[in-house]
Amino acid sequence: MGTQYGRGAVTPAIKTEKKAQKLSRPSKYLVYLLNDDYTPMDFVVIVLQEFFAMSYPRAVKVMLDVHQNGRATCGIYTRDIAETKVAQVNEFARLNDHPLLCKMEKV
Ligand code: TYC
Repeated sequence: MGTQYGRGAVTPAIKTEKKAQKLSRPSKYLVYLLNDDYTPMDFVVIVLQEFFAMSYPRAVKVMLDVHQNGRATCGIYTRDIAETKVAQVNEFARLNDHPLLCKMEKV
């Protein structure tokens, strides 16, 4: 009379265990400034102090690094924070009519 599913029948176990989730650390992004011929050095120093929490001597060093080598890293952040820094710096530069450019790239 076919397969018996009544008492004593073996039913498939319901799978309750979850596979172990692989967690990876969030990617990091470099935020950097590009050199140009028009943005005043003092303005770049202010940007580095205000948006990247650098001391005045550190900000001057980084500004000169950009001026001499074309670009320099200002900080390394998770994607959301890097995007916010880039947007804030570029907006601040535009508001002050300077062509200063801030960009980010994945580490
Ligand atoms: N090159 C600019 C000047 O001579 C200074 C400068 C430095 C501009 C860094 C942009 O990201 C920059 N006035």
